[in-house]
Amino acid sequence: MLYSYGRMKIAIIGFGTEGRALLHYFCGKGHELTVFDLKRKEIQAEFKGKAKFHFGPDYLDNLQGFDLVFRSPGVPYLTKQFDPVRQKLTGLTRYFLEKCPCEIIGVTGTKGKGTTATLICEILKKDKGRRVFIGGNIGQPPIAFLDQLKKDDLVVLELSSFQLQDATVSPHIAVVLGISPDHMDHHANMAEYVEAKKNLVKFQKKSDFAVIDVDNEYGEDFAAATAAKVNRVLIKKAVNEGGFIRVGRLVVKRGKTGTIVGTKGETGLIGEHNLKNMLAAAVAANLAGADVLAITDVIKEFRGLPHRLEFVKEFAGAKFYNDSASTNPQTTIAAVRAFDGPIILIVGGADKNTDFSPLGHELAHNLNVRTVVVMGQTKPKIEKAVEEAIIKNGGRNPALELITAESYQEAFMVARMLAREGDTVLLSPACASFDMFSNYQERGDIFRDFVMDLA
Ligand code: UMA
Repeated sequence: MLYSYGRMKIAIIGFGTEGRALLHYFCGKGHELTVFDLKRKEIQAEFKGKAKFHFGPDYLDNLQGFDLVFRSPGVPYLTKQFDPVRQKLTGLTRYFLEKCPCEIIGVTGTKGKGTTATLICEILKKDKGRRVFIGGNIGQPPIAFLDQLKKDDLVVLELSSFQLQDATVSPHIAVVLGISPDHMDHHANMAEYVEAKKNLVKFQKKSDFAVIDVDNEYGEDFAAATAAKVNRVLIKKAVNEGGFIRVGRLVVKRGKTGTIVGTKGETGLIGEHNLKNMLAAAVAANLAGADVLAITDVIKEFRGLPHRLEFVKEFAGAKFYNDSASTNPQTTIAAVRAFDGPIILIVGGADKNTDFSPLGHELAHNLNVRTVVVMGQTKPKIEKAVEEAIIKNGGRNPALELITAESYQEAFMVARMLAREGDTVLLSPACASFDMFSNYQERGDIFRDFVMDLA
């Protein structure tokens, strides 16, 4: 057992959100704490004198002699300096999963996991009998509330592949949404990325539940990898245990009982991809004990998270949407499919070794996409993908206009100038933000500011 002794020598690798939360948690518990980070970081007053700090490019050179080495999710798991200490390697998520005294609902998938986890939490919060906590990749490290938890509480976790990579315990209810290529700069390959996510179901017991999107090509692999009772979520076919759409209605099915929890067109979230998120959330919340009324209310009322197809404002007849959380092509494809009228798309950002050909194909064929304004590091790759899709398949979108912008501000100004009444101006970058911003939130906040300043 990794954590069976008293005073421990603990290394915390990465001094970002998780690293700081870990340091805060372990301070005052009698351990010897050392923090490592590639970059020089500010040390807050509460931590001064409580830990040793090693910053700089050689920060991973001396990891010997620690009882526990906590890796932050953004520090690649396969980093070779971890090889001699793999036995001691852990992470905040693994630690939490092993220590949490109450039931956990864990949500993973390439996209939609934040929205789905929030929907589940909102539904469960309507049941006043139980305390519900939410954390994980959504931005709140759950260790911050670990010491407050009691046996009857419920925790909802949004979990990324980075966080699941070293997990040895799976949650009571696991929700697996669609998986598509992402983070190929961090994972060895697609198989390794999928394996990391599989840890969400791999250690489940017979008494647990797995809610799985089986429209996705990896869905049945996850169903085969778990000992838990599988609830399938899909759009077109009916199932005995799970969720599906029948004549525009969202149905949750448990054995012989089918319950309608919402109607397409009367849900708070737009886009086909969100139907799956709502269905998965409804099934998972129902398995956790939520009543149908709570589910139907939230499905009707929930308007979504910031930066995810977030409606900002209508100006001069054009509607502006912030989808800055779209950091891969699949979410941008889903975003452009969510609208009926003409779209001016702002796309591009930091390179993650992404294959843009599916996006190129979509833009070359989706007749609603009128203009694509390309920006950032991936500009040439995206342009090439669109042009190749047109050459290869004789693109059916003859009116498509491709414009390159030298800066974020220029991309917005061009989109704004071209927008006519009835258009949608959509920021959905399909890329990470790190070439121009600290994170996707900053990119979305600035877009929102640009829009709000329109007068
Ligand atoms: N660092 C190193 N070496 C490295 C990489 C980073 O020392 O090789 C240092 C950085 O200098 C920085 C710190 O590590 O000081 C940052 O650590 P981190 O990248 O693990 O980020 P945190 O701030 O701890 O935030 C993490 C998640 N970040 C990543 O997975 C990259 C956050 O998800 C999450 O919200 C937070 O923990 C709370 O759990 C962000 C994310 O982009 C939103 N997630 C990806 C996604 O959603 O696609 C997976």
